[in-house]
Amino acid sequence: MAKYPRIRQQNIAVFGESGSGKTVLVSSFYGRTQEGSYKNDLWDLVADKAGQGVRLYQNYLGMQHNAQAPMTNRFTNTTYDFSVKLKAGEGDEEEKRPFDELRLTWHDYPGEWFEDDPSSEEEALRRIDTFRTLLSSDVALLLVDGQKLLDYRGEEERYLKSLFHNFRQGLAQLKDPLLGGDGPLIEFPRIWILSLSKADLFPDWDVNTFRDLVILKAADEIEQLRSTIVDMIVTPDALSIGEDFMLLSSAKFELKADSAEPLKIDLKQRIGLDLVLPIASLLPLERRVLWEKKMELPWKVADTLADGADVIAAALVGVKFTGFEKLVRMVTKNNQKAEFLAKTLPAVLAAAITIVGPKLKEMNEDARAKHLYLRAMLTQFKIDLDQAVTENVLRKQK
Ligand SMILES: Nc1nc2c(ncn2[C@@H]2O[C@H](COP(=O)(O)OP(=O)(O)OP(=O)(O)O)[C@@H](O)[C@H]2O)c(=O)[nH]1
Ligand SMILES: [Mg+2]
Repeated sequence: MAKYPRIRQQNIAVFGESGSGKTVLVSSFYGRTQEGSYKNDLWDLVADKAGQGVRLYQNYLGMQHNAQAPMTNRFTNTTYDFSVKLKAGEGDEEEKRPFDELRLTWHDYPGEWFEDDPSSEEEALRRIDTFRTLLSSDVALLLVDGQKLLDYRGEEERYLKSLFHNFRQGLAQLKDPLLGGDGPLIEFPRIWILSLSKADLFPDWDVNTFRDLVILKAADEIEQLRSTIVDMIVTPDALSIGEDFMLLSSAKFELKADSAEPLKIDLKQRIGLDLVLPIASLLPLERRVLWEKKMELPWKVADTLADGADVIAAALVGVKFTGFEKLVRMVTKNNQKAEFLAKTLPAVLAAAITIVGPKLKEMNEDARAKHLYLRAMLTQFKIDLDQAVTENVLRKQK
């Protein structure tokens, strides 16, 4: 008998300088789902470490009730583990579905790492070790601090250039220790989304306004960052940086007159946060299909890029998984047949991501009506992604 629950692991890495909004982001992401009034008929979000969950919810309540933002946690990195637990299905739904839980590991990297040199040998080693844990993330969000853009209004290039430059320097320093003489890495975040944090400060902006500003003011620095990463990975064509953009706001902050202190923090008004789960679970799959159309993607790269894409695609389109899984397992175990799979799988994945519009909606409604929670969740994720693109909150590589 299969073990329950069956878990799919997703990782997301969030990079941002001190004060760019990382802790508020994760507190808002999680806190909202813990409110008594929060309703989700498909899944529950659970913090795997109870203490972590309590702290995040406390941050959330402090903002909501006392307009108090959380304390800064400079110089430390944190890894948050969340589980998205699907509601129990009816009949044999649970047996048939390919997985029951989506686990999201959220890596939070402080910007100091890219601003200051490590203070000791030990600190340097710790940075490398920690960075290594990020390598399994397919997607990284690189935060551009909206408040800083305001502070440097008219000369945003001063902030943007130094942000990307420092980040590149930091990565370059990690190159040798990370590669360790084994040559370029197969597994590395290959989708870098430039994300405007505190987007509530720019009520008139959409994602294109943000993108245009970044490209106008810092295209060269982004290109240099890209070439630094290119030197670290195999199949460097499979890399998106400076091509995906999004807006993020954890809450609407209203400040006291002539002060940086919040008067009111409205956590109901958020931008982009509900895209974190859809991005972590579906974007790598989509990107893999896009790249497979454009280039010969080596199997080992494709496989690490959207690890578990097969399972997600099957769940999305509702392929009877038992047979499909057997096929995939059989073929992957048996190396000479890997080629066959490399040819077949992209077609299944492509089929999964090309469902859009009314058809997608219909599938979602149908899955909800039949209490097929996994399928309902994944089709909902896809609806959310598509909608964010239409509403200009997210811009994806074309
Ligand atoms: N307007 C606005 N301000 C925000 C938002 N998120 C955070 N802030 C402000 O930015 C400050 C810093 O946010 P944090 O989340 O603590 O920043 P951090 O990235 O965790 O910083 P370190 O812990 O020092 O690395 C907060 O105290 C808020 O004043 C947002 O969505 N909108
Ligand atoms: Mg913090």
